[in-house]
Amino acid sequence: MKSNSILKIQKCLLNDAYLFTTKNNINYLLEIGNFEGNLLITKNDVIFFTDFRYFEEASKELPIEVVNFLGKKLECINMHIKRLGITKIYFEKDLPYIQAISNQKFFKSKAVSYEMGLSLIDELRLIKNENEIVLLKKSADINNEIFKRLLKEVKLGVTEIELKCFLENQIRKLGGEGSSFDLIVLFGKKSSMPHGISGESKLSYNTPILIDIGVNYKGYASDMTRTIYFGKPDKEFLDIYKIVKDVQKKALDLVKPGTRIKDIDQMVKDTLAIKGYVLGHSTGHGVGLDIHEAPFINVNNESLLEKNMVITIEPGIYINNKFGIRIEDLVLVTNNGYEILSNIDKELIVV
Ligand SMILES: [Mn+2]
Repeated sequence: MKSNSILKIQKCLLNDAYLFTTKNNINYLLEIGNFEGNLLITKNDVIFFTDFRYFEEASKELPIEVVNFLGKKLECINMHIKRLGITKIYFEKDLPYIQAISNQKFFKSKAVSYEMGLSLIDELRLIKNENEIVLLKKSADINNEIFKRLLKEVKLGVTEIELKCFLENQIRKLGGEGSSFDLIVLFGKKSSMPHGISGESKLSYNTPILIDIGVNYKGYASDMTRTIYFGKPDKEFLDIYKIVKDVQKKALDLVKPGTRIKDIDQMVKDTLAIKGYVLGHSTGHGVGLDIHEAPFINVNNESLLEKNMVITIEPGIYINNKFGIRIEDLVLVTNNGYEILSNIDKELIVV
């Protein structure tokens, strides 16, 4: 049985074809295994081009034609394109432009045109199916658990790197394949850099800690940020924490099918602006096989939220040379609202 997504793509094709080259899109469409190669989909044919590393397993597991390109990938694909009489090839929309052009040069066949593709694959991946939701929830469960375990490691003198290593180790112990991005653990002033790099600085009393973590579980990502405090927070920190927490809740309240996505980001930016803060990044993003994927929760996104999208809501306030506070949840859009997958308290955690 071919996957539903492949069937949906085939419905949109005539004499043209889709050539997929990115790993996550290919494995999304194949639904089983974790292969590398190129996937050609036409109205009636599906061919997976791969090399000897994957050929045997792919031939056994996949209900489609599998071709070993024997070190001559482009020649091999080109031959099949000619054989099938394909006149137009779509690439993935996000395939780097230069790669598309170099492919084009190689094929040199005047009978075939090449275009930056339909956004069909992105549209399919926007809405998660049942199986994907199970995997995303499991990824988030592991993420929640490593966060709880981390709290016991937050002690005077520990370094950012040591906490980051602890998290990475726990992901493996809990069955994850690794982190879904370069994990962020930042102390004090460094937390004002939204994506700062963890270093050797030692934890001292009265320090905020920004922790942005995510797990990769069977290819699916999770994402969560909490800002906690080691010691006794002062009034300024508590006041700003409350502003972030309140705007994050206000944004969550907008999450339901039918909400215009840009309205969420606009509301967050307007609310923070009234308090005198500028949010330099967008409010959130979709999460699935990729840690950052559509829908992007920004002021330019005119589309509407739909049931079974999985997104983050992550406003923050960053004060140079003092501290940064970000609170990020991973949420599933449900029938009439949302379900939070990152189940860690958002009241300030003081260690
Ligand atoms: Mn995020």
